[in-house]
Amino acid sequence: MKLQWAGILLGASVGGVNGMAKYMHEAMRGERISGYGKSDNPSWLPEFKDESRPYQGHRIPRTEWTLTCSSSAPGFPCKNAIDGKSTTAWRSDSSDKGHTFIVDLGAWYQVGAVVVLPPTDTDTEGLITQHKIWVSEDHEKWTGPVAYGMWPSVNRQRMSAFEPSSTRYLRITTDADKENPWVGIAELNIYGTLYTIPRDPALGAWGPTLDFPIVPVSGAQEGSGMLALWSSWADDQFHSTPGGKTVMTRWDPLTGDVSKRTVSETHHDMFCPGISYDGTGMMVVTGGNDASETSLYDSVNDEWIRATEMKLRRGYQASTTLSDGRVFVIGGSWAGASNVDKDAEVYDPATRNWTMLPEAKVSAMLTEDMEGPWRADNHGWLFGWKDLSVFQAGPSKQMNWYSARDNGSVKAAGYRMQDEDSMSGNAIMFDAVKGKILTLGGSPDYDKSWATDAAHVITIGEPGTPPKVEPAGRGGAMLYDRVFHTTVVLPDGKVAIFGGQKFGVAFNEENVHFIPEIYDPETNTFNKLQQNNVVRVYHTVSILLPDARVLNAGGGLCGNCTANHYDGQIFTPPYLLTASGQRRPRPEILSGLPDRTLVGSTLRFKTSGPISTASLIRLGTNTHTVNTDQRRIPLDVTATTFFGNTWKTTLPKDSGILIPGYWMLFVMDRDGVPSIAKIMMIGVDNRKTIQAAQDPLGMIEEENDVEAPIFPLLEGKVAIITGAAQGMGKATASVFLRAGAKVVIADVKAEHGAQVAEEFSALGEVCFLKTDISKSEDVQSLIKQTVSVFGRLDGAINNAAMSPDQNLLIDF
Ligand SMILES: [Cu+2]
Repeated sequence: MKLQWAGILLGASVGGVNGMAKYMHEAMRGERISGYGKSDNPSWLPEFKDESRPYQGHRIPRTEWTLTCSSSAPGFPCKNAIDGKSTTAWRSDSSDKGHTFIVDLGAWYQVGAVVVLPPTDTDTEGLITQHKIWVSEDHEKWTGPVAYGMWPSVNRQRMSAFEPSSTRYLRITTDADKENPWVGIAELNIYGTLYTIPRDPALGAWGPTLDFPIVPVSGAQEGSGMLALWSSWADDQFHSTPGGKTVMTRWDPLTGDVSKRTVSETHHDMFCPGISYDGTGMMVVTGGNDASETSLYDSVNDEWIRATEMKLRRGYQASTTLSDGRVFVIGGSWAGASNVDKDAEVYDPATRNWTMLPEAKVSAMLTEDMEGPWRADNHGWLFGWKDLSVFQAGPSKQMNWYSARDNGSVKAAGYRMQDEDSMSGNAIMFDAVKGKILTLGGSPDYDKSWATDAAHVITIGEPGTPPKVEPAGRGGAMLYDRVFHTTVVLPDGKVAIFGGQKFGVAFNEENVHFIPEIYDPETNTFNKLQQNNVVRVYHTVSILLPDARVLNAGGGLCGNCTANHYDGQIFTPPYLLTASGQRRPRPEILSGLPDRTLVGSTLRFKTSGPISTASLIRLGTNTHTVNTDQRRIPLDVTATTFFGNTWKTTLPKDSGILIPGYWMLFVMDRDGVPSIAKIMMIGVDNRKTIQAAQDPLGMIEEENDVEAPIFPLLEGKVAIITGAAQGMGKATASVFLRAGAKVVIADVKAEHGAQVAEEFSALGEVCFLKTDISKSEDVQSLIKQTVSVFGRLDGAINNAAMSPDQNLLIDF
């Protein structure tokens, strides 16, 4: 009881005296909920037999509620939604404007969930699918949506769970829907909590909740800027698969739109797959429930393509992309027989075919799982590295170097100090330039096994050489023992860790962690982040979004069970928030970054203000604690000479560090606030890649036409281009800059010339010199100044429109 009051008082301190009064009020209400006051006694109560119930939620009694609905069909009034009978319902009229349903709870509660039973006497008519939930203390200022998205289009109870906040009014809005011009509610219940979670923006913030029509067990940030998430053949289960299809949802962060589709064109139940972006930007999804299939996803064109089957049938394998853009896959005895060694094979995007690597033996990386071979080769911690190598950092206590050269090979790489087998732990390359990998938690056995808090930093160097292993954090430990947790590297190099449990049991929701933690490599410490209120354990995913927030989603997929989570929550890391919880102003990448570029390129770009650093993070693909795509490359940026806020950075030349595929480039200001990322396809050569991504969040101004990159032929050269204030001269200057040259724009038109130089400053080093090239002293001065500014002169293009009055051009 004491603890509970401490929580309430902490919460109160955030809201000040006024807040305090409210929270005390709620606390008393809370007592009333516990049975001291009157409450309704409905003949129907919500059942949580196929979804997770609101965590420690109390059904708020409905006797003092007042309802307002935007319309009611005759005979179906609002009040039917809370009359305790599932056989009567509120029904709206048919409207193409959408519908609104508002509940006045009559008092303040800490509200954290709403549960809706659709009309039971109709099939799919009247179902609320697209929805938004808003909350308010006073009916004036509405917060939200605290949850939004799409509920499944099947006739059963639906729920939105969100972070508890002080609420008296709750509003559900639905968009107009051609298929369901009217909506209905047979029973509506709202859940409160008897505790508050203190808000501290210095620890980050949770919300909103995204409601999905499926349980998201796998997911990927797309090159298109959207997010793809999927479950299995059904939205709530993977067993008894008929095979051949997968249900998916897609979230568009720009519009907030959540959509659903069934992918059957690749004949593949993509539950428990390996996922990797290949070197052309294609998402390669392998095996799982349909254990030999390969599906390709071109997210930019939203196209699923069937590829050749793998040589071996696999489920729970891991895959990783190699330095040449091919995909290496190993393990996966969960599906397709466990009496066969699931040695490595490699997928080539050029041929869309698989080749076995018979000497890249899986036997080197087996754990000693108590359940035997079908668990022992699951969920490898794989890192594609230099020269077609793969470093396998776990989960087996033995680490290994694999190679995809010739028939493949494997070589032992030592141990993570005293670490045990760490199944369903996490490993993440947070600094690829230095070869640094953080490993976190896991458990010796896949199921019914105690988690560890063990944390290590592994530094890898040349392939085949022994890595350095050091303890991470105080005593080499996280703050909590975790298994089935998920991990995301942030643009600033810190690593955020979400959820998981202390004793790992699939589809069990006990011993869970609500407090995420963050690893800071600078200080080598783990610190707490803001607590949430939704259980995220087995079958959850976390993905870094291009806006530098994180989606933490899913859990369950166990059919009629109480561990299904049809949702995800967005976590805003502390770097985006002020002390009072407002959004900090963030730097913007204005122009200059191409949609496509090559490993080793020099990039020049313009930002809205000063920046201190930049980083690349590869688009993440995550399922079952595995995200081999995610890795971070810190970038050095230098200011270019003449104009403010234009920058230059050079990408690593080694495609074992900068694995080809989709990357997000973030810039950070002096306070460490990250920009929205520019998504770029970074290739190893000019081989065909997927069409360039669009700016995912529409925040980046397309100032320069973005074309295929020009190979830096003129790197280091200095050129004068005359008459470059417009037309052909201007175009020539642009080409020279993009080819790496430093350019002097010479023109008699001072204003135009200066404008062009400013406009092109994002492309490279450029300056304007006013010159009348019909005067020889001007030309001499132009050359002198060029050499004094750039130190050399390699060439000049005389493009100036010389149409002298008296002489024919030939006379010059
Ligand atoms: Cu699973």
